Amino acid sequence: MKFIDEAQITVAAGDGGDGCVAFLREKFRPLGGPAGGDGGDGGSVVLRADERLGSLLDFEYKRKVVAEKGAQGSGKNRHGAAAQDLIVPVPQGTVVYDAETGEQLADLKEAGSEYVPVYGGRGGRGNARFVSSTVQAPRRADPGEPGETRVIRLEIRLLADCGLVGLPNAGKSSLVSRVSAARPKVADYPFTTLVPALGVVRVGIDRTFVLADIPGLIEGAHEGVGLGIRFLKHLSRTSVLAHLVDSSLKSVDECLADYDTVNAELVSFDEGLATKPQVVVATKQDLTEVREVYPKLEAAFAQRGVVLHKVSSATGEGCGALMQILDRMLTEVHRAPDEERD
Ligand SMILES: Nc1nc2c(ncn2[C@@H]2O[C@H](COP(=O)(O)OP(=O)(O)OP(=O)(O)O)[C@@H](O)[C@H]2O)c(=O)[nH]1
Ligand SMILES: [Mg+2]
Repeated sequence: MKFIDEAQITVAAGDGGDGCVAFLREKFRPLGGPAGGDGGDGGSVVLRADERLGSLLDFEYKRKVVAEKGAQGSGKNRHGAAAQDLIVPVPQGTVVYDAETGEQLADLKEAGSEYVPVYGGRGGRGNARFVSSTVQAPRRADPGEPGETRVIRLEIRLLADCGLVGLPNAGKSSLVSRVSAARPKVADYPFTTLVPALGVVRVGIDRTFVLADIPGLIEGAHEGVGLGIRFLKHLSRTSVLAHLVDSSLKSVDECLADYDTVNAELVSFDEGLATKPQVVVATKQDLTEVREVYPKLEAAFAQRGVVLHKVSSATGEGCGALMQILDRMLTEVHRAPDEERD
């Protein structure tokens, strides 16, 4: 399925129905009482977070959503019916922006949460409302107010606890396949992963956390090289990052350079992302060459104060332990008081 994580749409609320000018026509009172009813209110547009939706694909085809108008008032004091609000389901985790000003309007994190970007116009008053001591037979009624219209931008941010970062081919998707039921594509060429995906990791009988697999980063990603950094926004809500380093066919210095490259791209995207707690993971430990270089690699990282963790997604070695470590870090982060996680 195509993954669309951004969309720009026009939302238009319904106009209010016009008020009515009418008089009761009775046999001996040609202009009986004024009896024009009010118009009904127009429908508002309501965005509602739906946990079953995974993409903004619908909005590729439907760029404008329009709510119904309110009905007009009519004679005998009948008010026009108010229009129903138009409920528009969006994926859970959608952030709503005003497309013109760029202002963030809402963040629909919780399933079922709602935001009203545009309100329906109020129905106009019928002439029955304009009777006064001096005007007994008003011929005046209000038109319905127009409904609001606005252009908004929707952006999905995946709701994951832990994000995987690393160069292409570092073994991110392989790890996700190993530790969760998700089956992202794995291949020995760079940029196998083209869109972000989530995997649910079970760490105990009733404990799970969500891991996000995103496309690999390379030097210059923040300038759009490779797949760029446009997917990094999906990590903005994660609490912890796992930084995967592949040492196959590489010297220790090259591994350190790779590690610095990825961190530099994180900083260029968002300082906040760069300061998230990171676990550094040396992958592909089933390969002899990787095992041989490991002691030196470990020492080089230790010199920088970084503790390395070993895994092999091929054999599963170290994967369970790594998930336990991530889970413990997540528990700690969640426990930390007054920290606004976003
Ligand atoms: N031997 C061995 N090979 C691995 C291991 N993990 C990944 N690989 C191989 O490394 C290559 C890249 O793996 P992926 O999981 O697709 O890497 P990725 O980081 O998701 O790559 P991109 O999506 O391109 O960023 C594939 O050929 C995998 O089979 C491992 O633990 N052992
Ligand atoms: Mg991948």
